[in-house]
Amino acid sequence: KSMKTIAITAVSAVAILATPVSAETKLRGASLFDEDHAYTRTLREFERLVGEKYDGDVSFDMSLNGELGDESDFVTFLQQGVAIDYAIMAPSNMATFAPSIPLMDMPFLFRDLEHWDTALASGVMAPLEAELLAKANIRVIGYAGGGVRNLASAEPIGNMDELTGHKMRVMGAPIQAQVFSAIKAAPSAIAYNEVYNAIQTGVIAGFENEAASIQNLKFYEVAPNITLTRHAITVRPLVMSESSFSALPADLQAAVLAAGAEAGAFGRKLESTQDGEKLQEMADAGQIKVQEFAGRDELLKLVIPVQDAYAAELGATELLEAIRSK
Ligand code: MAV
Repeated sequence: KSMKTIAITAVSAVAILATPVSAETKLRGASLFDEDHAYTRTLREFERLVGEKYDGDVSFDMSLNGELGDESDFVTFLQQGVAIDYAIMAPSNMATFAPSIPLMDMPFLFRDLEHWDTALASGVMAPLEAELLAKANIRVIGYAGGGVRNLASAEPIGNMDELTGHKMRVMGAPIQAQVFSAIKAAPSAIAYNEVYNAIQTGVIAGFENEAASIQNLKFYEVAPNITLTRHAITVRPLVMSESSFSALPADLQAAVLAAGAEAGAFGRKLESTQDGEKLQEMADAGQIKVQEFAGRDELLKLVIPVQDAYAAELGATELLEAIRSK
């Protein structure tokens, strides 16, 4: 063989090694919960749908039970494009990078499930998605959620008097603390994976959460008193790190987007349907005691000006009006 032939053979060998024809893409996900929780099931549905829609090889590796931390860790990973590629996130846990994203899930935003459903289907959240992508490098590919958040506390909180000064944990976004301060509670931002301990040791007296998560993480053991403030219907974007997304081949990107939208719809249906059932299951099992809050309308009156001020500060007054009027 001539030197030239050997050189050409070597070059093509390198080319073949560098771009194997059957390259498998591996995507990494994370969930705070076990396989039973609506989030994990939604992410499994996402994985299944991507596999179904994509002709190439793609595999998934999801870490469960908060092994990789809680959502405040996930958001950093997603933003940097390390450790995980996809997750379901509370907007209020993404505030550090995109200050307007928590507008999506601020308490008392939706009147009822129908309003929540219409708003999410309408595309009204698009400007917030754009900011998240531009500032946090995180892409919304679908919307899960649909749980109703209530107060959960060590002692019963049934009225304004009992709520006044109530030491409770809220999510990290400043608007969350502002809202709960407005209704006279004493909120503090504590990492989700420290909440159980903080209640157990009396650092705080309670928190607020939806049935699926209270049940999955056994929060009822330390906070068995549920007050039906129904202050939020959860909006939980299914998100992907833009660094990971932009590195995918175009046909896989298309599969991811379609699967994200479908899996989100699956998750919304699942969690909103299970919400009441899960509360009932916990009540029947004697794990929680449920009561109404006397004077819920009063709460709403206290919160509206806080929502307005937050939106004004972000230059999002029109957006807030658009969401409210859906
Ligand atoms: C619930 O577990 C979920 O809504 C989850 O997305 C939130 O991060 C968490 O509560 C929380 O309160 O931080």
